[in-house]
Amino acid sequence: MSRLVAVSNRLPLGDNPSGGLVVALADALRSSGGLWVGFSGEQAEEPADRLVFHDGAPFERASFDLTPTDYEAYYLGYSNSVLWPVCHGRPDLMHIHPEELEGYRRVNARIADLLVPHLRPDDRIWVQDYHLFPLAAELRSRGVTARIGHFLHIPFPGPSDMATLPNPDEMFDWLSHYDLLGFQAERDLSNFVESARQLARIEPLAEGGYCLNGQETRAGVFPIGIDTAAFIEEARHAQVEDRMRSLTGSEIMIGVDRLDYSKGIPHRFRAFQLLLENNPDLHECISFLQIAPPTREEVEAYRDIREETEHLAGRINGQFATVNWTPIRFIHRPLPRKVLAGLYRQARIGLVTPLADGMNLVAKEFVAAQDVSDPGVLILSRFAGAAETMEDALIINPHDTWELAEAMACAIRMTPNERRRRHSALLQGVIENDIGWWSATYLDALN
Ligand code: GDG
Repeated sequence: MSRLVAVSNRLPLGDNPSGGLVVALADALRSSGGLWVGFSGEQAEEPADRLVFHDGAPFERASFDLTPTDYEAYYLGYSNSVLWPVCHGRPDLMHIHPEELEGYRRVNARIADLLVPHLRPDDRIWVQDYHLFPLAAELRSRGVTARIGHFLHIPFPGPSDMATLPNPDEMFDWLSHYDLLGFQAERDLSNFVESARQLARIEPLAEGGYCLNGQETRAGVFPIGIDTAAFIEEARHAQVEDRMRSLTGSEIMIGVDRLDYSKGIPHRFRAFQLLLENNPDLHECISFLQIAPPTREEVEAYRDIREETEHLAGRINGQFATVNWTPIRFIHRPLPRKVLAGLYRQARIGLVTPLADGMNLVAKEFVAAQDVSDPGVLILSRFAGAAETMEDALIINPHDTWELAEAMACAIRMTPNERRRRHSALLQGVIENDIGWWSATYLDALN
């Protein structure tokens, strides 16, 4: 089998890197031999002009450092202040700076320079996510003929958002150099085709093939999953080992998200407020636990969302708290994975209400963690990629505060039979389409 070379923005370092993507790629890399290349996380004024190899994994890992200027332009700038907001339907939060786009191109060209000496003609190269769109074009211009695939973890914008980018033409040109474009959901594939139809040149070919700006490529939907078996085990043991008591004697509604404006955290706080206003009988019966570790705090929009969220939680607690009960507990730091798994299992309701989301793995983790004989209820935004396959959740529009509050009330009052019926259908999907299935299906298509 040909060797797999994975390239992602961050290389997972540390002794015991966990997380679904790491596990899935590690499995795939192990089985065919492989190399994983990414940013070390370290900034240096004069980074080495070659990859640095790391021991300690059953496959090769190699990293590069970035200069502070490149980090700012490539990562905080074009990736997270242009592409991220545009792909999540928030072009109003975009900040266009030509020198940041220049930095994004420069870093991708540099990664290609670092990678080329280590490549073999029969490698399969798998590029992850929006930080690295130009990489295939850069590799091709250096004579690389190996197969190159891309997987986009976040939504692909429709034509009106796509047109707000400073460089839609260049985006399609970057994409046209891949052999396979992978998306999370049907929604993204159709946005890609429709955006390309309006803003570039695209012709459908047979079997998921397209001629994009004169280049042949293929595109498909590969919904990402979690390491379901491992997560089920983790949740079972978390409960046995930690004996975590119900936090307050009341039922728990849980949210777990990086504190990102795309996740709809203020929307769920407002719906919870409405629920409490309209249902005095629920006071002291339900508490909302929101875990929201900080992320990208150097970017202004992320400082704003933190302020808004803390302010709202404070106001709602001020309005409803009693000496025995705090309605919202807001934890603004990461918790260990094992603790999370136990909390999901204890919760009566899992709240996943993004305004836009590629997939959303928390929805799948919540389902995997439940006790099958007394499972909790998943409330899921129709704007998460996960909604396409998790139809047995309570699917809501997070912008509609009334509908969301109603879904919370319905989840609290749902009969055990209906909870079990919905959960068992959801769990089956999470087991069948797990992370191993995702990488195997994608790599099959790339072959
Ligand atoms: C991108 C796309 C797509 C969260 N807080 C803690 C913690 N987490 C873990 C969760 C989950 C992961 O982080 C978050 O994954 P999501 O899928 O929800 O969201 P993004 O980070 O935005 O991921 C997304 C994903 O890529 C994969 O393709 O699904 O749509 O945006 O695993 O559990 N983990 C720990 N402590 C925390 O406090 N340990």
